[in-house]
Amino acid sequence: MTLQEGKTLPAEIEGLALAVTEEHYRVQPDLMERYGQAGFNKSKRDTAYTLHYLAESVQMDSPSLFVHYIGWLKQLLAGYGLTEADIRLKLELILGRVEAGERDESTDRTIRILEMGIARTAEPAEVPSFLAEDRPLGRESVEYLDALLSGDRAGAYALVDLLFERGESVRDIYAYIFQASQYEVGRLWQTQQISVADEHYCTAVTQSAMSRLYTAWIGSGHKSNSKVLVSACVGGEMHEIGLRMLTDVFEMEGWDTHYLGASVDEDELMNLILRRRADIVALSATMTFHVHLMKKLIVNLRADERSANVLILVGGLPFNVDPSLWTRIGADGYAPDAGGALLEAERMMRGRASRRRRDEGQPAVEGGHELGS
Ligand code: B12
Repeated sequence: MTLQEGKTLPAEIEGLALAVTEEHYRVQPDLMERYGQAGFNKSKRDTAYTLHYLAESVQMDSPSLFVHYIGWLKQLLAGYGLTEADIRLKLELILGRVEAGERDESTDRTIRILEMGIARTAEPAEVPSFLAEDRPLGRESVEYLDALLSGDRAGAYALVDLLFERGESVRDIYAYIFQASQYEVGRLWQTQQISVADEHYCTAVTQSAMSRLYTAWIGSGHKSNSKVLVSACVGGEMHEIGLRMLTDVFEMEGWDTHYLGASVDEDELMNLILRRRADIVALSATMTFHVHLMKKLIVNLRADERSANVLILVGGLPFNVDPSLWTRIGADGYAPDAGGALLEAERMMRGRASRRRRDEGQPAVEGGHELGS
């Protein structure tokens, strides 16, 4: 049994999820009486989901990805009446299967990561609110979210207009109003305090509020600095607002930006990188199980001589959970947020310029890789 990337991984995960769920139902026979076949199927699906996180954590040699997921799961499942003992039992059943199965070079790592996940179940998992009056624009962020949650789109727009007119920077409105309220929306959804529909509504209003703001700032003396950014979300990644914010921040600083949004096809991305002569490609992933796709994409970009020299900046939730993850997927840089991304991009561009000066007259073999710098 291996949780390493390869053609057989999805089948391995499905097979293991079935075996673990069957064993779970054997250990607790009342589960079938209480939840029936539908409950069994759901449990198997959830187990497969957990195994995808485990597999990504193993492949990336990043225990914190799995440990963070277990904390998230614990808080999520508490809302459904499941306890830490339920999660621990499932993880122990997975551990038993891994220990009893065929061994390969990833087995010890898998066991170690599972044991860390099991230990995590015993710790508190409550995430505090992302909004507080003593944070920058704290009171306004609470007001903004209140407007969203009461269905008052016009009120939310009016508040944003007021902030813009009184001179708050767009970057601050993005970070302290939009990003903070989106994180809080996620926490409220996870703890079942709001519905999926509420989350969709809040997200939709925030997206339109960003668009309204764009028309205000784009008109105000926008100067080009001739640098080109292409940005995209990899694989089936649907979370695109963070990358859009980042792209806007680059545009505010004069970058020529090309934002492709969610779930971008690799060939289309490649075409655009070449057509726009991108200096930097910004790649975003929120769901941990998309990180290996990002790694594969980076390998492919490097392997093609037409895109081998483009600088690659990465970010999103898994990279914030494990701030050294970017070094293991072959990227040139990472930043935790939109403002940090701009500084990181400037560092990457300076690095490339100085390497070019140094290599003048020599064959161009560099690709801007200064991992860990
Ligand atoms: C809105 C939302 C959605 C929307 C997204 C719509 C859209 N158009 O983007 C929809 C409904 C599609 C969605 C779906 C899902 N979601 Co969702 N979603 C959210 C939510 C509430 C807000 C996301 C957001 O807008 N954040 C605000 C932006 C500004 O922040 P950000 O993404 O972190 O971006 C910043 C930094 O990370 C960084 N950054 C981001 N990208 C990059 C790239 C580079 C290059 C750099 C340098 C930096 C960088 O800079 C950004 C700006 O500062 C989050 C909560 C959260 N904490 O984010 C959950 C959340 C991410 N979702 C979650 C989940 C579970 C899901 C689903 C699995 C739910 C389901 N059962 O279907 C699916 C998965 C879909 C998929 N395959 O991608 C979980 C993930 C938990 C985990 N452990 O992984 C979260 C955390 C909610 C929660 N608290 O439980 N979701």
